[in-house]
Amino acid sequence: MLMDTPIHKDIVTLQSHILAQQDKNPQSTGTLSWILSALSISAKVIADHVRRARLEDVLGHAGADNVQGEQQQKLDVISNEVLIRTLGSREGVAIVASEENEEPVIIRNDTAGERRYCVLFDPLDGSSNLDVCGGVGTIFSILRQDRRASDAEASLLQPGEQQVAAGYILYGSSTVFCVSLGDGVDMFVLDPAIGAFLRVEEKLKIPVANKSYSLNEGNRLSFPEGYRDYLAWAQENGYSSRYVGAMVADVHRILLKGGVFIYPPTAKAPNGKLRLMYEANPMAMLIEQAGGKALAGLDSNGEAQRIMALKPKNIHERCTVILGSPDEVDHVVRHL
Ligand code: AHM
Ligand code: MG
Repeated sequence: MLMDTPIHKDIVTLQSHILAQQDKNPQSTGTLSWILSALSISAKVIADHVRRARLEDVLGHAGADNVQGEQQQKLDVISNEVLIRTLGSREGVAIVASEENEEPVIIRNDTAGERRYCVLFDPLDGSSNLDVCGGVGTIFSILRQDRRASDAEASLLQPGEQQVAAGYILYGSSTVFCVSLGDGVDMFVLDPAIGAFLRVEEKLKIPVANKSYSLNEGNRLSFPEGYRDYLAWAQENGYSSRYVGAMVADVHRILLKGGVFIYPPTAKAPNGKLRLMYEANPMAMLIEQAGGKALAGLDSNGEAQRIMALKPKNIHERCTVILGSPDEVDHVVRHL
């Protein structure tokens, strides 16, 4: 039997959504909208490469290591170039910084004139999942350029609370674009037939609780004691374990279904593995905007420390990540 074609009552593309947001602010110059449109174009180009992964020669190592000492996959390099090129063509972009580049890339360095932005990104997060056709994603964070800063890196070193917008694109069974402009989280899915991202959820709310944790349990023996205690408690209390190993896919599931995502300190990564400025901060903004909590463990006084309150000292620094449903984050913190 043929199913009825679903008719969207309201067809809102990412483009029209952004323009509507822009119209709400009379002072808006449209600069941010152009940057988001560059990100949406990049997402379509990268999605196309990911879809053709075994047909085109884009899998495997590019032959170099990135600044983190990790092997770059060919698609990491391609995605990075796509983002730098599309963002670089936007007048409103001053500086970009990427997981794949040791130094920030200055696009325009005149400090006069209109307001400009800095865009930080992980071009293809979880790229080791590519070889097995698993979900991967792009994560981005947008900050205002700090014109008083002495150099490009100093201009970027702002706490996550100052993000103007943040989001991710998940290249999964469909291509999903989740974004927050500081007023909730909206979700779009790429309709390949028309080449546009269509809005499927407005002002997403994360479930308050869900008995599910997401972390690399293989590292359990080197977790600090509190995390091991939490795991023992969760297992005694009937929790499920779900871990893709690609942050975008894991956080996307948690945003929709609830639960907690944790990357604790380990023997190999004593400060945690995930990067504060282009992985933890943007995800923290989305999770908080959806009603969740996003912490970097406890501070020296034993108080829970918000990821977005951390003051970064360098663009590639790492931090502990505990984020998700508010009740589930509280359960973790209780054990630390
Ligand atoms: P990447 O940016 O080099 O792809 O690494 C980040 C990824 C995250 O997507 C994921 O949450 C984490 O690394 C998985 O790490 P592990 O394999 O140690 O569990
Ligand atoms: Mg990454």
